[in-house]
Amino acid sequence: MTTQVNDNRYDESQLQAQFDQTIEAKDRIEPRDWMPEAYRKTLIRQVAQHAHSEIIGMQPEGNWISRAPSLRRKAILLAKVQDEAGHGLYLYSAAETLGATRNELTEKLIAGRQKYSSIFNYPTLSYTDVGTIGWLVDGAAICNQVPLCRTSFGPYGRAMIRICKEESFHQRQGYELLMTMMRGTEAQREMVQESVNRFWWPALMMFGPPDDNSPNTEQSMAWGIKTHTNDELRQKFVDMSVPQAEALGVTFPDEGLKWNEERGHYDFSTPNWDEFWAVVKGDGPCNEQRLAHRKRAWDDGAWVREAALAFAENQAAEAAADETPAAGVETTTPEESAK
Ligand code: BYC
Repeated sequence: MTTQVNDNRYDESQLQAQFDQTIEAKDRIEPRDWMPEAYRKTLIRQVAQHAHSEIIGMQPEGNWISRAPSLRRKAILLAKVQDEAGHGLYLYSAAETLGATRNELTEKLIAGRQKYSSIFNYPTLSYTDVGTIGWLVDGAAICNQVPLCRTSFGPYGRAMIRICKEESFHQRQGYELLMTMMRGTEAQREMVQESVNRFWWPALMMFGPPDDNSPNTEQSMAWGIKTHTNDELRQKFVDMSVPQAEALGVTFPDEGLKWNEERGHYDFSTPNWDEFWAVVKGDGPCNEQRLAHRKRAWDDGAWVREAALAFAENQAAEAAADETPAAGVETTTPEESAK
């Protein structure tokens, strides 16, 4: 906890010193605490991007709800996609505590002025991809997001606790789906391998550019927004995923993937960073489709937002009218008059 913004006994350098102390002590910054403008801006950028990813991330899997192979799979997928809507809402709420509005953030997303995770610009070609997304994409998300539970901004860290619990269910359902297919026919095993081949590299890219080309990491680490670098988390994910792949009976499409005794980690090849930047800049296989769909949903929902706003304004006006005494009406109670 640092000093409240409205405490004008402090000048800016004292406020900065208290902020630095809070960060140093790994304590939390709360919405009403003073914070440097650049810290606020960085957080809004990351939290908004995270929220957008959850909402856009509903599309590739939502695409398969009506074609689920069984009632059980349909119930699982529905629950997962609904969870993602919830994650988006907690995160937009966290961004709102920093002074951004959800409308403004969504409009920036639709105008292409804010990003969402590169992974959701790849298509889902069969139901197997639901399993692979659960295992690898949610697996990568867990790796990245568990450390964010200890991020320096309180509302973001607290939102992450619940999100991570739900991501853990998402990862397990994906792995279980793939395991079931691996116990099936040869054709099903081939479908799993083909899907894993398509998602492996995009999943590694989710962690962001390499550290020596990541403009935000150093400052975000100093502020305790990020607690690990992109490369550290990518390595953790590779180390965690290889034994899971072995248990499943699939391989990753990387000749360079080998255990390195000296490092105590798996070595792996360099992802295609040109592809990553092209996808981030809007040239992925599904960028256009994802944003067009989001824009359609936003436009279709305009009347709901307008109606909710009009209702809230009416309620507020009625409440205000109830509190305002009508002209000529005596406001003292009979007991008061008797005194
Ligand atoms: N995709 O300096 P860097 C989920 C951008 S949702 C697109 O390293 P930073 C799920 C980056 O924004 C998963 N853009 O940035 C949902 C920056 O550009 P700007 C979402 C990327 O912020 C549904 C530039 O590249 N998770 O799990 O320090 C179903 C330079 O990068 C990407 C989160 O959002 C990317 N992959 O580090 C299933 C987690 N990577 O903004 C699953 C929270 C980088 O300067 N976010 N960029 O124009 C983070 O942890 C960090 O923001 C990142 C990037 C590690 C992603």
